[in-house]
Amino acid sequence: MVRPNEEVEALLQEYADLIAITGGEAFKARAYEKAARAIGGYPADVSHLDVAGLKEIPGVGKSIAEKVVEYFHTGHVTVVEERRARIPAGVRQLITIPTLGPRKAMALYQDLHISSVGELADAVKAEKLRDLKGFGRKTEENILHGIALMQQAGGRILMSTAMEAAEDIVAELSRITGCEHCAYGGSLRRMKETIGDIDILVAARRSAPFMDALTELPSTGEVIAHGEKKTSIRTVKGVQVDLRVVRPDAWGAGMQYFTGSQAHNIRTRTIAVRLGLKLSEYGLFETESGKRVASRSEDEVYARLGLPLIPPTLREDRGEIEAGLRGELPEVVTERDIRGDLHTHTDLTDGLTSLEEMVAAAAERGYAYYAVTDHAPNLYMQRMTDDKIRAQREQVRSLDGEHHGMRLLHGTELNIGPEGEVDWPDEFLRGFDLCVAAVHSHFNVGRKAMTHRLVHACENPHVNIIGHPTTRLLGKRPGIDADLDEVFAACARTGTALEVNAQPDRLDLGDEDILLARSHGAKFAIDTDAHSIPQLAFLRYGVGTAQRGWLTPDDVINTWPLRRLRRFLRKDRAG
Ligand code: DGT
Ligand code: CA
Ligand code: CA
Repeated sequence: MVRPNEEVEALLQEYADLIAITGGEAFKARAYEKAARAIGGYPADVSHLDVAGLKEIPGVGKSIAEKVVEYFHTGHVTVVEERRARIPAGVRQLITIPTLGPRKAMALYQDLHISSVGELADAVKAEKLRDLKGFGRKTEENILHGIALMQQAGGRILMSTAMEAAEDIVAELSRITGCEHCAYGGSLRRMKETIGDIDILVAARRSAPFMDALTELPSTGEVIAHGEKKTSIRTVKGVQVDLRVVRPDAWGAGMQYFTGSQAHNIRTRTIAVRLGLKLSEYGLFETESGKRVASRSEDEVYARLGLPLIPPTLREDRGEIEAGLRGELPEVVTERDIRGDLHTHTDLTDGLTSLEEMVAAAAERGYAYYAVTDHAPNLYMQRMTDDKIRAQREQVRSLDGEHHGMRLLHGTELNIGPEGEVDWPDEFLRGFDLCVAAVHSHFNVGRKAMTHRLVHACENPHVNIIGHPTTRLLGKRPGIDADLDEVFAACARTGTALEVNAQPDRLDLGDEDILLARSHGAKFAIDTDAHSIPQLAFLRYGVGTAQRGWLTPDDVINTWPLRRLRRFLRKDRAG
């Protein structure tokens, strides 16, 4: 990810929201949104570009380019500040409620003087919204549902947001003299899909320089506690960070303790007790003599407990202790095992980047193969046609093998219709090397219909991968209601892989569903669903999630050599 690009993306998106809230022209808001996405997905650092250079980015005109330059020169953009001043922060918070748009948020503020989520919830309960123009019972329900979803997230943040903040802080603290080790632990190291707070650990003889540095970082907004053993801050973006400094000879014990999970640690401590030992963040000690027997590395701590080094992503007390004691811990899939991405987009549909550029960037990642899977015509807003996809296929064939010998597969992302039907007739589908199929509409057809629909899609001889199978959006939309046992069994039976979609707000399938699908013998594809070059790097989040679901390379079709993959994609069809 290019950090300055993300800053500009967030700023322009905020400006678009502000325009929309203040009742500005809709086309203008859309233009800023489009530019925000284009800059977020732009591969080169935009802070080095002048107005002329910025205008080269699709969707960026002179006026937007000038604002970006102003931002990097002065640290702010005057017109954005002006709009911000006109809207209370509480109202801006209202539009972050899923299902509530900017226009409705502004109406609530102007007509009912509602300027916080709490006030909104109270107003709905007091039935004050009913008489407002454009609001009705259905809107009220939606709003309450939106607030509930937001609260369910409980202030937890996406893994990717935490990762970016944590990697910055680790880099800063690692530079300080006396730092022997620095790393993040907690749920982030375990790669949970959402993160409560970030836990950072440093090994050093003196703690004060690190504790002070954390409180003084430019990204630090508020100091919650500042001590010798632990310091906690909140970043300007509202993320809590806990820092602990341990002595260098206790690094392994500290990491083991502060990586968790709590449930896993209860198990390791119990094993220690049975062996006449005591395990704490300072080390593993003989209970009788108080002598320290292990603490330097996690490896050493686990070994003394009779366990192999358990990968952090497995430390949830979901059987890893028993498997470790038996010597049957799985060799989970790693990023290095992935030979290619099987679900990606280009600017032929809603991607931001041309086919050539996406392919070149994928080859740079060292992939052996790469599939291009733009949207099929039933997702009407993407305006796909037979001619367009055929022309793309020609282009794909001409680029095949041209970058470091990387092989290209031409595919598509089909839409699973209400009855499980997909776009295009069989003879047309036969022309693709692979098809991803996903639900993009009709989310609430009921459990029975949804189950039947997905099973039917699996039975299609051309459907190879079910994309983002539950369609959940973390903190925004729950997963579909279906009999997943039946769906996963159908996947296993028909040779249809389930996707582990690596987009940080999806991570779909999630860890628990992966475990279930794996028990049915299904196969998986870990894909980024990238719509721009930086998104190809989302792969790590998909791999982390797959590890949490105990997947090995054999379970994941895009770790396989191309020959074996092609055989799987044929789904037992002749030829
Ligand atoms: P989160 O922050 O809610 O996403 O989840 P974690 O797992 O990062 O939890 P957190 O930040 O409260 O603590 C980090 C790790 O430190 C946790 O996984 C285990 C360890 N830990 C922290 N406090 C305690 C405690 O009071 N008892 C035990 N047994 N372990 C603790
Ligand atoms: Ca934590
Ligand atoms: Ca913590």
